[in-house]
Amino acid sequence: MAEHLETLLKTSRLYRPTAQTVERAYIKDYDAAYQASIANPERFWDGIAKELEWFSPWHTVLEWKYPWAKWFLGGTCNITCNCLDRHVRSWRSNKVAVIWVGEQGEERIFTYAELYRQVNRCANALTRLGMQQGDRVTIYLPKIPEQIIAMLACARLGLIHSVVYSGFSAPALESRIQDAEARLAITADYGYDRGTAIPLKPVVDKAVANCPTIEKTIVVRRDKQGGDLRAGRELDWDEWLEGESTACDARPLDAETPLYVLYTSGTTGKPKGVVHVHGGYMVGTYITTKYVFDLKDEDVYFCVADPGWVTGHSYIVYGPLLNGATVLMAEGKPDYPTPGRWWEIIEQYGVSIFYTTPTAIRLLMKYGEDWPQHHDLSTLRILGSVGEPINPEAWEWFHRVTGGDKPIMDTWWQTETGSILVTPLPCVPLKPGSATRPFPGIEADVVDKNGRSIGTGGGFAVIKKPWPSMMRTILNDPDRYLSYWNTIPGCYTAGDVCHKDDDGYFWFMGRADDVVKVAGNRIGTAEVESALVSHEAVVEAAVIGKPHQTAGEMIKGFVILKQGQQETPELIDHLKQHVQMELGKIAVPREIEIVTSLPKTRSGKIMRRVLKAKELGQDPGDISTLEE
Ligand code: 6R9
Repeated sequence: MAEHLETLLKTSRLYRPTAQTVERAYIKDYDAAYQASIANPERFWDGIAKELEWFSPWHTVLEWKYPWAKWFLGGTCNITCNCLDRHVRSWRSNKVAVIWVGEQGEERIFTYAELYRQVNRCANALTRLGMQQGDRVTIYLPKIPEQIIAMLACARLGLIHSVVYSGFSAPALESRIQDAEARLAITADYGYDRGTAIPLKPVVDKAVANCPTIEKTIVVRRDKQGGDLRAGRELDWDEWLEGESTACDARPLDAETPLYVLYTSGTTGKPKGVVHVHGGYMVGTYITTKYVFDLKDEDVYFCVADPGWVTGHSYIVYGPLLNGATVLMAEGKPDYPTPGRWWEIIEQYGVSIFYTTPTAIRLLMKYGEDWPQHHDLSTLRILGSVGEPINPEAWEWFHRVTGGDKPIMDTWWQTETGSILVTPLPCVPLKPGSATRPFPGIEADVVDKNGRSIGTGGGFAVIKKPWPSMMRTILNDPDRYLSYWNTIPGCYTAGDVCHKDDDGYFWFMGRADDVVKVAGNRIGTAEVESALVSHEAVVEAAVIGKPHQTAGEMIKGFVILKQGQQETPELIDHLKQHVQMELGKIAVPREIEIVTSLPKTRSGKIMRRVLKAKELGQDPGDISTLEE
């Protein structure tokens, strides 16, 4: 850790915002804004919430019964009224809400009025199926506009959406449907990956076979020729919506009504269903999108995430639409059909805000500066990065190829936090590799394991007070929710190792637990281990994250084989295929090493820390508890 720190510190050059950037920004003086917000956070959040529309106002901003929070008590709202109705009633009605660019070169454009009509039709169709407030709907779609429409339609009725990333395999989808006890699944015939059509419907068929709660499956058919549907149980999306009215009032909901559940990896094999609610999540995503990206009506905002992950929920769908923005959503990979793909999109649509990931930047870096140089990127004004620490080299490259004067917002947050918590604002001087300072209203700190503030040096990232967009619980597992607030007394523990420098800048350095960030995607080592162990040739497995040049981290598995099993290249391939089948492509270990023993504590716990230190040629630290 110490070495890593030193390199970070050496490269910490300060980039000051241009006068023009500060002049334009909502927040021109970070320190003043932050101090004012933190002097009375409830007053701060109260003021932000009042920028939005509510059916009825709240009587209490926060009820905090440690560690359970309720925000905007007594208030009623519906997040979709602020994403749609509010704009449709204004001059924004004919403003472009969503530009979708497909991998096959297609383009679909929705104005706010059109999006509103589509969402209403979908909501009416959901009601016709008998869906009731509180019911769960699993959405397993590729990155197409129907994903946004389905999410908003659920929210409009108070149904709880559970979006599952369409790269997950059938068993992973199945366990998520089962945990959520979803009544309905929404999917598509195909997704596309670098030109290849990836069938999704068969994955759903396989998963749903073991999910008795699912009553119907709706299928978006991109290829009208493709795939028959089973009468009664399966419906074609277009036919399902046919004849539905384009009017549907949003249901007034108590502010604490669940909006969605989103599964994320933790330190056990079972993913956690993170629950967010209408009121607080709306306030958090609204204001962070506005202040961090300095979002204005004339912007074209391009976020490369997939709505299957939290960044897509908060910063493709809810945050930007709450602000009445024009959102660009592009299907496909950054280097397909050429490494100029994203630069071309930026030029073609005049993108002004571009929110991407360190992994994508490193990938594009490999193809060289010619690609961005061949495009007019002069419309860009604010850049963003999310998902993992951005190394200073990638930061500098991104900054240089986009013109050298556009600020990069390195935004730190989590599925559980709902919205961005530690981040620059455009007026804040930047240090490449640092997420800089906490967002207004957020009391973040770096502490030791007893909760004592650490001046400078490494420690654990914590949040010391509740905030509106925080998760409310883990579905079916409140104890796991409690563990976030029990680990370090009095604080929300994020699970990240962090360092704070003399200027109060935060440097996030990765996870303190067994969560790996592969290309920014969150994978629990325990999930990969249980997938490996479920293979017939395997007795035991341990999985670690290892630094990787483009993906940030990669997965390495150590496997003990059953007696009589031979270590062959074919077997290693089988093991990889098996993990792909169990979890999906993103979770497949890049390396698998066959071993005869694993380092364990006397109580039998695998010491992944020791494996990792050995793998990286580092000092394993205290190994006095080691059995073998
Ligand atoms: C938004 C998202 C959360 C974990 C988090 C941390 C890592 C995210 C980061 C970052 C350094 C950043 N992380 N953003 N680390 N700098 N700007 O990624 O949510 O998938 O739940 O992952 O991602 O380790 O704890 P999620």
